[in-house]
Amino acid sequence: MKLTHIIPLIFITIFSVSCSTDNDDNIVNELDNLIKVQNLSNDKHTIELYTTSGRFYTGYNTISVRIIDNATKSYIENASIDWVPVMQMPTMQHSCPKSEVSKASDKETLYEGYIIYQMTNTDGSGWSLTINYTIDDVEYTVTDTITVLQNELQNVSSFMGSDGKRYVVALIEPSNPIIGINNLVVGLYTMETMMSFPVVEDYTLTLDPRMPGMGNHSSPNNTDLSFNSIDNMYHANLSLTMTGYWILNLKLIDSENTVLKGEDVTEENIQSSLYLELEF
Ligand SMILES: [Cu+2]
Repeated sequence: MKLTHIIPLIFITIFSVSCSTDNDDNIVNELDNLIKVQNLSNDKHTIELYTTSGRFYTGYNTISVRIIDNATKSYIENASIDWVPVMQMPTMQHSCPKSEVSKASDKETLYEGYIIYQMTNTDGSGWSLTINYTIDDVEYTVTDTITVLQNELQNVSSFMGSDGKRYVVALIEPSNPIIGINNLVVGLYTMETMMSFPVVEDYTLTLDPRMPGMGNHSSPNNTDLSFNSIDNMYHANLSLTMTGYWILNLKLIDSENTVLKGEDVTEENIQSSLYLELEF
């Protein structure tokens, strides 16, 4: 057995032994595939934030949350939680699209939701996260700075539409693209105020995936993105005929058929001004 295999084993062994005396063994298992990003603490509670990567990146982040009582070290299972991500810019501050935070299905201690950071500073700075939560009718709050790293590929786009409104478009699925037809899921939000980014319903996003490295070829059997009122997101069939780097060219069209952003891909215009990137 290689040393690199033995070291993790030793850690797992030590960890299991040290945990075997408390009753949280099954709760530790709730963290399957999750890595802690950081803790937010006040004098009563510690809020643990988890993602699958252990980081926050620009774009769509599924985030899991646990609350620990600092005094009893037990997990709070009956909290109601709200979160407010804020980016401090030189002259103003703004938030970003986000979901509500709800109890994760079939989990005792985990709450979850998503936040779509539409931008960050090059060093990952700029964002803070406030968690407001209520336990047994008592309100608490905690705020701290967080680090949001720039995602390598453009998985989110923030722009002004021809209607003068600001929009955010974010890639949500496929997180693991395949050769063939992928279920493409995209979030569309409008910047109503600096702090409010409601879902935009019943618009359309046309889809034209291209491989710029290979003569800008497209693929067959794609469909345009349409709104799904069950998950409040936009869905389409995304056809990827080979692995590599793809640009998903989009056009945002409102319910009156007005193009708000983006252009057709032609011989002269190789890329829409509204696009998302994907590589696999
Ligand atoms: Cu900003």
